[in-house]
Amino acid sequence: MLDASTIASPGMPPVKPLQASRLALSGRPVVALAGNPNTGKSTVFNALTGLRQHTGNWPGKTVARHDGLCVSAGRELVLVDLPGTYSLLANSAEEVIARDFICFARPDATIVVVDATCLRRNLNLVLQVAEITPRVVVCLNLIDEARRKGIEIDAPALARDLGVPVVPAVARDGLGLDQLVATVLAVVDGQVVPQPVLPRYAHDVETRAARIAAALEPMLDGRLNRRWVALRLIEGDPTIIQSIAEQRIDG
Ligand SMILES: Nc1nc2c(ncn2[C@@H]2O[C@H](COP(=O)(O)OP(=O)(O)O)[C@@H](O)[C@H]2O)c(=O)[nH]1
Ligand SMILES: [Mg+2]
Repeated sequence: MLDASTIASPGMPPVKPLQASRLALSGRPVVALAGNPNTGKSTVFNALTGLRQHTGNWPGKTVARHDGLCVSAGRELVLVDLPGTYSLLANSAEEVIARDFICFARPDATIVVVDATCLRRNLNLVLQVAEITPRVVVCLNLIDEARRKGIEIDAPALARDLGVPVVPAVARDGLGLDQLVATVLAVVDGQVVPQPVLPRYAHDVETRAARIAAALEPMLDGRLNRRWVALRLIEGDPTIIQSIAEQRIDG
């Protein structure tokens, strides 16, 4: 069970190990890149950061971490290429890393790169990210492949349905990436405020989530999305408690 002493440990210095990269310590906005494997995430990352990259490992993990600097219109953004995942439900080290980064490092925006040829599978991750943070931009990639298969996606309609910006792209050819960066900057600057349309659960789940979220407020103190943590606790996910304890979210 969640216990206040796990989360609020007076006397411990607040540390944010997930943020500690040379590039991210600079005060530049941080943008996470999430996506299913093989959606073109690294292609987007490489196109936007070029040789301005730094590779290391995630703290305590053997999974590689790639940070890069994106320079556009006189602005600098730190891009973090998260491990490719199908969900954020902590089924693997990669999923825990992606979830914890979005949750605890609290990037200024998160790009979710999706494969336009199999949108249904990819949207699952979009919704899971949007449940943690509203600052989401969808990069609708591989639209060349989708066209070849006779799939046409109405990006403005998708953006309306999701409540977040959707930017079509062919990352391999660099198409759509200027628009992607412009959209991300607009979200980072607060000119565009995404309002994700989130899943609603069965009435009793919602009631319990609201009750647990209210009880969590003094412990989380606005630093984590209480509703999201409450839903994970209802789900019985032990890794979220461990991650909160590791991050030493304290007062
Ligand atoms: N046709 C097409 N291929 C792409 C596009 N973007 C990336 N790819 C290719 O898709 C494959 C997987 O890309 P990668 O960036 O490694 O995906 P990741 O696993 O999400 O990082 C590579 O062969 C890329 O060249 C695109 O927009 N169109
Ligand atoms: Mg990759």
